[in-house]
Amino acid sequence: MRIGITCYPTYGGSGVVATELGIELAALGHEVHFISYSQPFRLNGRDDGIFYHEVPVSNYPLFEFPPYDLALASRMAEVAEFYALDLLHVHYAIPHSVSALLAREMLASRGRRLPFVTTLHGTDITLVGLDRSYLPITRYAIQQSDGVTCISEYLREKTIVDFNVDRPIETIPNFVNCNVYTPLPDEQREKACARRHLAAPHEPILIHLSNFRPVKRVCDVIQVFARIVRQRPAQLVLIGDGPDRSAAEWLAQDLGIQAHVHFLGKQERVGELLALADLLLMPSELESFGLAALEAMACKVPAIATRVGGVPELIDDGVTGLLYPVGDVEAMAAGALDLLGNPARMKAMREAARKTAQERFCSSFVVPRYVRFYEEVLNGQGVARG
Ligand code: GMT
Repeated sequence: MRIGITCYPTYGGSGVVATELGIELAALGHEVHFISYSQPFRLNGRDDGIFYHEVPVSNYPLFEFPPYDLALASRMAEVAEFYALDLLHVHYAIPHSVSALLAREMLASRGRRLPFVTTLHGTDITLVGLDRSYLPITRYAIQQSDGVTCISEYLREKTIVDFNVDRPIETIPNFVNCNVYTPLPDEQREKACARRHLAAPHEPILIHLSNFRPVKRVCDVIQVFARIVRQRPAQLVLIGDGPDRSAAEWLAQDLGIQAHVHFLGKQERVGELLALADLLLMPSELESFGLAALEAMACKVPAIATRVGGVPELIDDGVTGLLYPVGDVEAMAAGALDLLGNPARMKAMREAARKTAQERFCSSFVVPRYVRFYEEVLNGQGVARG
């Protein structure tokens, strides 16, 4: 198949899923064309079968807001025509599904078929999509998509209720490549930590990975860690960047724990860093899935997380991680301390986390579900437009 993929190329879960999907599809022999305003950050241009098409957005004095969605629609239609695409797969509904709809109609007017699949990721439904200025058009584009998927049952139900959508939506969960995201043997872990000046031997590492948006509650990460490090030696590694980074840096200073806290910023090979950790901290206000937790679990790193959105579909509380109410930093710290002080329980949870990633969320069987879904869409099945 020749598949066009559009996503937000910046740091964020939907862009990561779209990029990893493109890489996996290309590895299966499909031709993948990314269409976006800049190259997705996990694409390094090395993979065979992957092409990138930049969307140029011209600005004119008349435009207070350059219309990216229109430039994207034009580019989608051009790329589809020049490279004989079979279908488009857009990640994050706003505005990508609207642009895909326009591209489909442009080509249809010339007798060329270009179906599109929309994958809903989270805030496109739970936050931005509920804004009255976007809701009607987002709902329309979802209804008009040739196929719709979402990344958890939670998000599927939310879309049906909040958007009053009455068409089929297939849940295809986020996935992880368990050969790339893989644990490190203990002695290699210690050497790798020493190379990065991260921790003294046997000192546990807690890790956080996000785009540092308010929904991630990064200051709760610092608060939880402060309570841990007052009780025992430990290090905190934070990967990513975004609006709340400086607040978190100030908080670490104010609490006097900055020597134990390492802000690494945006990193390319996050799997290698996750594998150094003992626990992931994910105290989010909301997660429709929680991809960072899955990537950590594949590296045998269980999460201390919040019981929100789709997280309980991924983490079995007490078995593959621990779940708490949003904002309960005391309980999260107590749970982490308890686990760190109980090597047998910790070992069992690490094994269970990896097993879940391998048995339920491995790319080797989740990605073929997307391929089957594309085939159904191309055969005109599962298409129920409102
Ligand atoms: O929250 C983010 O990291 C950004 C956001 C996005 O769309 O880029 O992530 C959403 O999609 C991820 C991939 O499907 C999910 O794992 C995240 O849970 C989801 N974020 C929220 O629902 C807040």
